[in-house]
Amino acid sequence: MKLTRKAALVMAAVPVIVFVTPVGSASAHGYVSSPPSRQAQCASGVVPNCGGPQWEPQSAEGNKGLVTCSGEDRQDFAVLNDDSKPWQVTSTGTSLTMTWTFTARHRTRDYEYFIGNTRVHFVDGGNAAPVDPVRHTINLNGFSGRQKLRAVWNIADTVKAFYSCVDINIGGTGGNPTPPPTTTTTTSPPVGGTWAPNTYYAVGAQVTYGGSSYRCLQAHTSLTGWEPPNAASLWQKI
Ligand SMILES: [Cu+2]
Repeated sequence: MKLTRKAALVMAAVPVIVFVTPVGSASAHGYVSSPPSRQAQCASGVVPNCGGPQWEPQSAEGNKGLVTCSGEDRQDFAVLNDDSKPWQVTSTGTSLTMTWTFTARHRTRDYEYFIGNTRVHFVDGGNAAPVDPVRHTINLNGFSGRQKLRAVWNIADTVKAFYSCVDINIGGTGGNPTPPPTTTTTTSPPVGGTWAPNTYYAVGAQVTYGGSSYRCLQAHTSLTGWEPPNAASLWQKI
């Protein structure tokens, strides 16, 4: 009698395992984690109440060649295409390094980066699985101001791709999109705006604080107490 009840319990547990396993493996892919992409901000809670991407930032999946932030396979990821959400904007110079986080290492055809319909960067994947760290440094020369940088991971083992959008504000160092008139001998105007807490700054970003200009030395999310004059390892006075 005791053995029979045990057997019944074991049998009852089996269907649970069968149903749970496929969901786990289907949710495993990849996304841009730094600078924080839209889905990374959902996952960290910087942008609350995203729904799907909040739990699975790695699952913005869709067919290759889409012009999208969400991938479009899942309705509950459409929030990633909503430009009116309070996405945190990364201030950057004209060189920006993108870091990917993977939960499943699909063999990779390539990575593509777009601003609008212009492909600004391409990295061949060699049909191989990604090996950490996957970082790509993108040259943003010729672009300025607020932009939406769309990253695409084209995998080689299915027809699918994974999409990540990063909201950026390009200004400051390196580039020469519009040379300033040489009427003054002061440095070129800081384009990153006034320093603010809880803002992601990439290397090369420029801000003003207390009447001075600073250039970002290390990518970070700012905090109260880390004002440029108090954080010499993060900010260089220019
Ligand atoms: Cu996957």
